[in-house]
Order: sequence, then structure tokens, then C-alpha cells
Amino acid sequence: MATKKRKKARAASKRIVKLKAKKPSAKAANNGLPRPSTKPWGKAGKALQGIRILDLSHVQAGPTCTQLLAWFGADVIKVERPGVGDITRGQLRDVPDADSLYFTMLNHNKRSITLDTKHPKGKEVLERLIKCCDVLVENFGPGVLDRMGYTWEHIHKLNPRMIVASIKGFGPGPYEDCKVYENVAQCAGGAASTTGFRDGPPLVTGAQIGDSGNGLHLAVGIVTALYQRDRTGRGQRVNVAMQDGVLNLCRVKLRDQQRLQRGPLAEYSQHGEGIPFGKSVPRAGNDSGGGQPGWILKCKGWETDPDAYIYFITQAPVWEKICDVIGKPEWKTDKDYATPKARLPRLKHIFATIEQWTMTKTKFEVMEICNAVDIPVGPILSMKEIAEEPSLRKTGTMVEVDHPTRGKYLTVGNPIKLSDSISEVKRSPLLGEHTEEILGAVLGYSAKEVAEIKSSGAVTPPEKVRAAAA
Ligand code: CAO
Repeated sequence: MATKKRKKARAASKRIVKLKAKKPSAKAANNGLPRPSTKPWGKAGKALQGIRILDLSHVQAGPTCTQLLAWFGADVIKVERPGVGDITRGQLRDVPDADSLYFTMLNHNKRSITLDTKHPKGKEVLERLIKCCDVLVENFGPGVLDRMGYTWEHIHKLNPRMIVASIKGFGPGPYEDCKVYENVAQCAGGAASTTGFRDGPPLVTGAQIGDSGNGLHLAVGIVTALYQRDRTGRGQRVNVAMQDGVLNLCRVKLRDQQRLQRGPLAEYSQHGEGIPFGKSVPRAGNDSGGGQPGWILKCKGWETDPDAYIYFITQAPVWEKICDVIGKPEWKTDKDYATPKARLPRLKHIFATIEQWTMTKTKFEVMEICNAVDIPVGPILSMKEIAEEPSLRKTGTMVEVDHPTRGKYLTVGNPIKLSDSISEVKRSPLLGEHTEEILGAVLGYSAKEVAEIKSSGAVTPPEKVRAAAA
């Protein structure tokens, strides 16, 4: 009996040990909620895995959008004209016979298929692509897609889940039929009239807000439409007009346009200089666009180095620290300088005084001194300095990529970091590099059919184009 009891007790305690040893499932232990990934940053999969993009885009605006989606893991199939490809492949070429940096830096992580979309066989292939993709992206000139025979209605019929995303220069209105490039959009969207110095002509900015800026707008629209499709099962159109996107980025200037109707814009330095305002928002030089006055000031070496400058912000909460740093402690209590309102009419003099100090320091010394006491300043970094900045390499914002025909080059990686999604930068495809692979593995054509398509002229250039390219 005693032995039986002992055996029972031993078995029971074993069960307890077993129960204790059994790990609760991740879900059960967290009240059914998912836990944070245990994988390192960015290594838990690809955010857009399973999404296939039919990329008919070219030049810059569309390709920046599809490159971003490709970085997040979408399978981007770039359709290019046989023998020619995206025009940027050959534009601004720095290495003979190699794809230009213009092209490579906008088309990472994509596959390339050559296809004449006006050729009957090419149309057949394109329709198969439409049927097996989630999103079609295009930034052709107005009416081009319709002329090819691919109206929204036709695409929707072929694949009701398809999202059709387009960039055009202008939305519906007097200019809807115009072709548009970057600077046209900057001008029509309000950026150029508000950029530059008051006494100079309008200026375009180096940042490609019309092209790359609208690539971002389109990408947000696409991801939003994909999210909605999860509920409705239906695709939709996503339209971005470059003028609208630039205006969206210039909204602070529309804010000022309306403020101007109620009186002068006191934070614009022209106000302090006693120069009256006209009817529209003027060009404000390097004035800050917000409520904290700022200006670009010379630093040590400015005489020979075009980038020896710093952006200096006289942020109100740190005004007293600024006074100490620049050796003007008396401004802390002087009624002409002590308050932001009192300073507004004196900004020119204030910045000239601060500049006397910044000119004794390099921009990096100013950074060190000011940031130590929380004064917001920004060094004017040249592209050379940015390219050599180790911290940007470390975060993957600057990446070195190897390319079979041009060798190693530097590019900007994905600036949007996701903790759960891998974002490796893979080289851009050669023209038509994946044509056979896509025809066979994606579209399911047999080897015989692939051979037929190839000999039809739908994926290879006509003889005269080939001869001209040789
Ligand atoms: N097979 C066969 N034909 C093709 C093709 C393919 N794979 N890809 C393009 N084409 C044809 C088009 O069908 C079109 O032919 P039609 O005029 O006979 O219909 C032709 O190529 C030209 O297309 P396009 O008008 O788009 O190109 P463009 O070089 O004349 O103009 C641009 C370029 C950018 C001004 C124009 O596309 C545009 O305004 N796009 C919208 C705004 C935009 O995105 N601008 C920014 C570009 S980035 O700076």
C-alpha cells in the first residue's frame, strides 16, 4: 500500500514538474496579444511581402514610389520598352555603356521585363500581368495608358482587385493635358514663387519635391488603398497630381498668404527692415518658415568653402543661452531684445551679431557648442560631407551597392525604418534581365510559348532599334 502511495505521489510530482516545465504559448502568456518580435531590428520579415506591383513608371516620380514599395518587400516588375528601357538608363551617363546613376538610384530591388505594350503579343502578356498583380503604377503623359488600350474600366474588368496608381502633372482643370517635369511642378505648386531672395527671381530647390515628393504621396495612397481593399475586396484608382503634391508641401506658405490679408508677416525679416508687403507671400530668403526666427550664418572658412555656413535658430526658450554663448549677456534684460516680440523688428541686427560669433568657429564647432546647451542649429552639409558621413552608412541611409556593369556606387537607402521589416538595398535590374523568368515563373508560359513570344518581337526590339543601339 505504502509503495503504491509512493508511486502515485512520484507520478503526480512528475506531472507537476512537467506542467511547470511546459512553456505557455506566446499568445496565452500575453492575454492573446502578439508580443514584440524577438528578432533583431528589421529582421522579422518584409512588410509588403505578397504584394506584386506592375510598374509601368518611368523617369523619377513613379520609380521613387515603386522603389520604396520594393524596399518594403513588394515584388516590383518593371515593364520597359524593348531596346530602349526607361529613358533615364541612358541619361546623365557617367560610365560608358553602363546604366546611369540616375536610373540605378531610382530602381533598386525591382525586376525588369521588356515588353512592347502596343504589340498584340505584348498586350496579351500585359493582360496576364494585370491579372496577377495587385497594383499598377504609371506616370505616363496624360492619356497614354488609355491610348494603349488600358482604360481604368478595362483594367478593372480584367482584375477587379487591381489598384491603379497614377502620377500626372496636373489634376482635372485647364492644364490636365500638359506634360510635366519636376521644375514645372515646383513652379505650379507654389514652391518657386516662395523660394529665393526677395530681390531675386523665383528659385527651384534641389530637393526633388515634385518627383520624389510625389512618389512618396503616391506610395501612401497605394498602401492606403491596399488597406481598404482588405475590407472591400475591390481595387480603386489612386491619382496624384504633381502640382497638388508640391502645394501640400508648401502649405505653410498658403497659411501665410491668408495671414497676409490681416496684416504684415512680422516674422519675415523684410518686416523688420521696413519693406512693405505686396499682395502675395514674398520670397523669404533663409527666414524660418515657422514661429522661431532663423537664418543661415557664415562660419570660419566661409571665404573659401561654399558650405561653411550654419542655420541658426533663435528659439525663444533658449534665448538667454544664446546671449551667453555669443557674448551678449546684456541682451537678456534689455527690453529691445528680451522678448520674441521685441526681437522681431531687429532680426537683421541680431543675426549679424550672432554671425560675428559663428565666423570665429567652424560649423562643427558651432554645432558642438550650441547643441550642448540645446540651441537648435544645423550645419550646411555638402553632398561630399554627407557621402562620407559614417553614421549614415551605419543606419543604412547611405548604402554602397555593387552593379555588374558599373561597379560599386553609393546610393540613398530606405529613409523609413521599420522595426519588423527588412529593407536591404539590391542593385537595379539590367534592361530585360528578368523577362524570361517573369514570363515563365510568374505568368506560367511554357518554354515553347516563351520562345514564341520572344520571336514575335514583343519583348525584343525591332531590328532597326537594335541596329541604332549597337
Ligand atoms: N511599349 C510601347 N510603347 C510605350 C511603352 C512600351 N513599353 N512605354 C511607353 N510607351 C509609349 C507610350 O505609349 C507613349 O506613346 P503615345 O504618345 O503614342 O501614346 C510614348 O511612349 C510616350 O509616353 P510619355 O508621354 O509618357 O513619355 P514622354 O517621354 O513623351 O514624356 C513625361 C515624359 C514625364 C513628360 C510624361 O510622361 C509625363 O508628363 N508624365 C506625367 C507627369 C510625370 O510623372 N512627370 C515626372 C516625370 S519625372 O521627372
